[in-house]
Amino acid sequence: MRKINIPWEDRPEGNNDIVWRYSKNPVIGRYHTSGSNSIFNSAVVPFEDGFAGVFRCDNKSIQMDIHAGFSKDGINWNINDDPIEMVAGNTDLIHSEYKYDPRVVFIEDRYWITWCNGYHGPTIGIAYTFDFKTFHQCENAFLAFNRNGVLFPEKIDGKYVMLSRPSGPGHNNFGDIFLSYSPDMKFWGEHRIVMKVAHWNDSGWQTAKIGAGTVPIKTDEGWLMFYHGVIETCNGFRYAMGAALLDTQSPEKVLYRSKPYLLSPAADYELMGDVPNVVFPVASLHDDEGKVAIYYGAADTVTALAFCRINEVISFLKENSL
Ligand code: BMA
Repeated sequence: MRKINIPWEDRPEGNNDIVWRYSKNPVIGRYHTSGSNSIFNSAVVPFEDGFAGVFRCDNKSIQMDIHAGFSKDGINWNINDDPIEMVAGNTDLIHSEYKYDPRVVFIEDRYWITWCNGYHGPTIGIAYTFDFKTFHQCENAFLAFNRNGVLFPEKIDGKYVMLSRPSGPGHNNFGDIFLSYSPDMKFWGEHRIVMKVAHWNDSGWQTAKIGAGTVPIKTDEGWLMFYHGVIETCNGFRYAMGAALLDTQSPEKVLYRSKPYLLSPAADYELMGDVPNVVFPVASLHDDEGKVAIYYGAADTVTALAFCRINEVISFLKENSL
């Protein structure tokens, strides 16, 4: 594996958090591209001698679309002003009313992008690219309504595996994480429940809905995945982040899952913005020393970074599992 210099900052002195914020957050501001109103819930991967990403940029008409971007260090980004124009992949080009909340993962020989695709309601769109210039759009994975489609970085038992969250058309106050298998990235089935919302007396921050966040990281003990959990308060939803460890061979089996959250809106840029009180993890980079940089959307307005170490997260999960 190529040595990857991920963005990193040590845990500040006196801070005991398992996940800590980057001191120079946010890394991408709302007006970073010429037409944007907000840039958040965006995904990055190692690419060539740096990084590439797919960014959710809502424009000033508040149309949601995804844009490609490139960076040498994972912190300073050049994001294309124009949205990605798809070409046909494994099917005729499917019309898409909007695109948001992308994820990116390298599997075998190419980068796969999943996103929430507007096709008579939100569902999961899929595309692949080799160079982040030409993107080939494939069949939608599911029927509407579905969100938060996240692929595993390798096949399991010869099949692609995707986490997702079946839901309804609007701003739903329900939703659990499922997974599905595909032999070919076109036909999806063998749908299994992975985890459900928590009960009020156990873990309030994840009682309304939960959704897969980052591409699972393969560790010696299982797949480590950061996810979002939502509480419905008298003032609306609040989105926080937790983590789960899933079984290596049967990832529908949850080994551990965080009872306390790992990151919840507390910094100004998470508390204030177009949608206050949102921390929404979408991507992570990790290196061979077990350091992790998590990219998350803050208040549906900007993109921020947080850091942690794989071994510390796993120990925390073992001691604080739901
Ligand atoms: C979800 C999606 C996310 C957004 C979140 C909080 O339903 O729309 O893109 O970050 O709500 O508003």
